[in-house]
Amino acid sequence: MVVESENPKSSITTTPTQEDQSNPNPNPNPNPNTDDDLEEGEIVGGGDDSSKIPTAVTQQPHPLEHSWTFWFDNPSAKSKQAAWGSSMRSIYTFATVEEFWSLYNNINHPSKLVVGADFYCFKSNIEPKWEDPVCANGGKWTVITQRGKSDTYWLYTLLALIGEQFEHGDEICGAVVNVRGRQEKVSLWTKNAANEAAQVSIGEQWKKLLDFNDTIGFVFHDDAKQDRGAKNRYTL
Ligand code: MGP
Repeated sequence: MVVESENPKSSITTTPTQEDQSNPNPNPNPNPNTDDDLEEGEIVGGGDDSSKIPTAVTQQPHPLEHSWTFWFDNPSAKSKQAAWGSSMRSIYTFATVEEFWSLYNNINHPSKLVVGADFYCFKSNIEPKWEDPVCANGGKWTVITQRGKSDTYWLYTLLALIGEQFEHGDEICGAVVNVRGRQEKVSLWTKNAANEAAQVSIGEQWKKLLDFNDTIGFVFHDDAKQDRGAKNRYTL
C-alpha cells in the first residue's frame, strides 16, 4: 500500500514486503563480464535485448526528516493525587517510514484505547508538556470527534507530521489524541502561539488534509494554565 499526498516528497510507503527485502544483492548486474567494455554514456543492458535491463531495486529504509517519539499516558496509573504527567511514558522512537508503519500496525488506534488515555507523537527532542521550553510559548489546534471516530484523523495527522506536510513545519511540536468517555480530541501542538499567521496557516492546512469541515479552535497554553476552560484565540 502506498499513501500518497499532494507533495511527492512526503509519499509514505509501507514496510517493504518479504519479497522486496529478500534480494541479497544490492547492485545486480545481469552480465558482469561485459560491463568493462561499456562506452562512456552507454547504458548497461542497452541495445536490442531488453531482457538484460536490471530490474531488481534495493529497498533501503526511507529516513524521515525528524525522529519522532510516541508517548502514552495510562489512566490506570493515574490517581487524583498524582501530578499531571507523572504516569506519562515515552514508548517508541522512530526515524524511518518503515519503522513508523511497523509501529503503527502494532499499536492500538484511538478507538481501541481505554477511556482516559492520552497518546502522543512528538518530535523526539520535545516533551509533550507545557513545561518543555519549546512548547512553553505555544498552543494547540483541536479537532473534536465522537468517541470511536478519530482513527482516520489521527492517522492522517501522523502522516502529515512525519511527511513534513506543513508549510510552517518548524512551528510543529507534535500531536496528541485524548480519548474521553463521549469524545476523542486530536490536537496539534505548535511553538509560537502569538504568531497568528503561522498558526492560521497550519490550522487551514490541517483541516484540508483531514477533510474536516467543522470548526477547530486554537488555545494558547498560557491561557490553559490559568483556566481549564480557556477560550479559543483563533478559530477556523
Ligand atoms: P487537558 O487534558 O489539556 O485539557 O488538560 P482538557 O481537554 O480540558 O481536559 P481533559 O479532561 O479532556 O483531559 C487537563 C488538565 O491537565 C489541565 O487543566 C492541567 O491541570 C493538566 N495538564 C494538561 N497538560 C497538557 C499539562 C501540561 O502540559 N503540564 C501540566 N503541568 N499540566 C497539564
